[in-house]
Amino acid sequence: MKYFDLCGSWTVRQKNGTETIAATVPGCIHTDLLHAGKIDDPYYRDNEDSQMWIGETDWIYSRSFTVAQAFLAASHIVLHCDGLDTLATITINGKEIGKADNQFRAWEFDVKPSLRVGENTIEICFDSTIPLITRKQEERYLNLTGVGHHRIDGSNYIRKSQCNYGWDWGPMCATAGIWRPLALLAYDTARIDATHITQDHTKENLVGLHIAVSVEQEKTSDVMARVIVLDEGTQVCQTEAVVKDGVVEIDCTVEDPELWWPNGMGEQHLYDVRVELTENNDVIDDTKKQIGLRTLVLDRHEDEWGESFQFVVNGKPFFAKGANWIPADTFVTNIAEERYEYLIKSAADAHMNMLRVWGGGIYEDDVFYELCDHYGICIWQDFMFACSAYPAFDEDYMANVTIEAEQTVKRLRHHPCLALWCGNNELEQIDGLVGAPDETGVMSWNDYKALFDVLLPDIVKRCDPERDYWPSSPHSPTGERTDWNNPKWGDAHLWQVWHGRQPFEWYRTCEHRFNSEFGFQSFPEPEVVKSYTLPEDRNITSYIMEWHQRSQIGNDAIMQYMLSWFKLPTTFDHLLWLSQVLQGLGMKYAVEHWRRSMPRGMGTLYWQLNDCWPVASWSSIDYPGNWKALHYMARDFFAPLLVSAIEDPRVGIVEVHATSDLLEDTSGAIHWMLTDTGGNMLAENTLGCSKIAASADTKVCELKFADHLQEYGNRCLLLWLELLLDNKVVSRNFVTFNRPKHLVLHDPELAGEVREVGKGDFIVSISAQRPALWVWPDLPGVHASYSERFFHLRPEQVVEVLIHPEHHLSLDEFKKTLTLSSLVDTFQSV
Ligand code: BMA
Repeated sequence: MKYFDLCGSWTVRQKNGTETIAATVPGCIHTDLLHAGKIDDPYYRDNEDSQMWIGETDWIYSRSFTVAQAFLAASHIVLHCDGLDTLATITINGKEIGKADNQFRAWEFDVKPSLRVGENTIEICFDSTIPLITRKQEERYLNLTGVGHHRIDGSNYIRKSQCNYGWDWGPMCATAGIWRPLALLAYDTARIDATHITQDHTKENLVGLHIAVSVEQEKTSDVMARVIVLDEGTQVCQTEAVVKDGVVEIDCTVEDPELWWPNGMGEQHLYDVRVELTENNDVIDDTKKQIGLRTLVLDRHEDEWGESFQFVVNGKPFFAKGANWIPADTFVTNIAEERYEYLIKSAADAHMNMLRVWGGGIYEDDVFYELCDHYGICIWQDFMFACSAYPAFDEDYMANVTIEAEQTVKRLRHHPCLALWCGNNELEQIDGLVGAPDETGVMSWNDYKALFDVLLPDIVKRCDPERDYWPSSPHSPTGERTDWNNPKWGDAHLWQVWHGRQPFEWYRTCEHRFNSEFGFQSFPEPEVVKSYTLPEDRNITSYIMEWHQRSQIGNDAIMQYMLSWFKLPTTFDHLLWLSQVLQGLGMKYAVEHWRRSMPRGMGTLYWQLNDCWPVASWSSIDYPGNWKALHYMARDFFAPLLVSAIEDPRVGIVEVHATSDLLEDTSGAIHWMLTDTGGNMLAENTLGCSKIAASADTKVCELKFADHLQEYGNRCLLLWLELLLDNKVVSRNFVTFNRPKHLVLHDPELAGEVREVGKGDFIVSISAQRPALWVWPDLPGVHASYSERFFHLRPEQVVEVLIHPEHHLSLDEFKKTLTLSSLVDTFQSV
């Protein structure tokens, strides 16, 4: 097959305009306008507001290209577009060759009759989606959440990234453009249409691979398919067979298989499967897929609490630890592979083993799933439906979705990371989306079922029978759709903290089987806020700070919880930092409880890992990639071995737990230290723990501090916990008997010794004279990465932090810029 790449330099103009600017493909209109100097940064202040016209305008992308006689001689030539955003009309040499209306589909058009030898032109006109979705809403209104706030009405009527029209963490920048690669493909007798690789793990020490290849072929053609399996370049097996009636099925065996495991459970070994289509021994088409050998299922069986909801890999149930993933940029074509890798590696570094690709964004690029295969991050994959009623009553819509889902399942099914297909986000949960046929604004339950109980699961069954399907997140399989957060079965979205304004303690009352969403917001750090504000905006109630806060209750909720836990910060910057500590504290509260609840609870995915622009949000990594306090804390609370505590401040009793995700039992010790807030040691002990059970929670001991409480009061005591394995600390934790705002804290007198360690990196050894809570080093004005932040320090402890500034700093500059802060700095007067 010959491939003529059409990516690269194009031009774009308004449909009714004459001015032409340079454009990049893949890309989108906003970034093209930005690069041409026609608009200012959409993420700066409220620029978004004055740029709404972009999404309301029709745009024409065009370029010319030269075709050689030899290319044109092929019997078939198609224009293959991996993705068009969204209402596209494609013209070649002035002749319309086709239309597209679904951002999530790949499109192909026969272009042989339209091409000529020499120069050709291609134009793709993108009509604004706004008139269409507005008209559709006028014809039959369908409810969607967030309308009237930060979501353009009607987006549920079009198959396009739903959050592209705004969300409660994202801007309203309705994009248009050629968002994925496109090329001309020329072939003669046959080409590969799809490959489907299934695995048989039933035999000892070998894995059988069944490779079904569907081929698009001319009737008279005589083609063979050859399958080669490679293990790090070494051939493991090779088999060949004749293609008949467009299909061929080939079996291969991998002996002594190296299995693929999620992060933390083992290696992520990958094999290459190459499929070659041959005719008279010439390779006429080929494809390569990377696979991992493993079984990965959602196990639901009746148990003492109801029904289990746990993922099982290679026969081992595991606790799913992770977060929800949203598109990593409002302009998704901006996301370079390095940025994907940074985010996925950050998830793995925080001991996550699962991300949920949430249904309001996009089916991600191949590279995203390849990286998840590589880092051992299992994927809970939603189909792209979220928080809206959808027109499942419309046959054309359903036909469109059918092709979208088939293409997506076929594209992604070979990835070892893919754990689950899920129908939608929160359609069963949110009131007013699904209902009776005569109710206005809703989709009927029959229409809902046609889409999420029939169409999508049937496609999964047909195209990816080894994977499980789950209709909605959250969903409880009780037969009663409105019972969506039942603690006995299914997954749950627990939003009583935040949306319901319940205190963090509420989490400890929840015993759900799998928590696929719960979250708490924070602000990005001061440097990020500076990037989108002017000095006069730097107050969280300013117009611009509220512009970069999309939750209707956002800043109020942050402040309410902050005042409940912490002293009111004295500066704007400290308020931003403290919001991050607060968020981390809330999530820690939840996750530690749910990890202790295993095996009843077998997963927690917090809302949300990442951001799509600089904004206050539930993310643990901000838009430019800084780990917020939550992400550092997640690395602790998701650690394979976790020490945690349930404290009863009234009576001074502390239950100490060791939660293990290890596959084998182990033993260790708990070292606890009780100090006063000045750092004086009041009591201390090390307790052996002969059995820390594998994949379970172990209550290690109950510590009693009633006497100390009486003597020192609950505002002056700090309990420090360490879990030791072979005399090495593998997990630390920290307990107070009062809220941090009422603790009697002293200036810790933080000190840092700095040394340069080559390549512009520095190690700072941080120590304190008195206990320091949530210590964070910072280089104001310099973007940098930090190996540790937001940790607690006892006086005799030294924590070494590796700091990598993005731009070179001399030792002297580094020392002058470095600041060390902890909780007391947030409220000390300035
Ligand atoms: C959830 C999500 C998103 C939303 C988040 C925060 O329920 O599914 O729709 O962004 O809550 O409100």
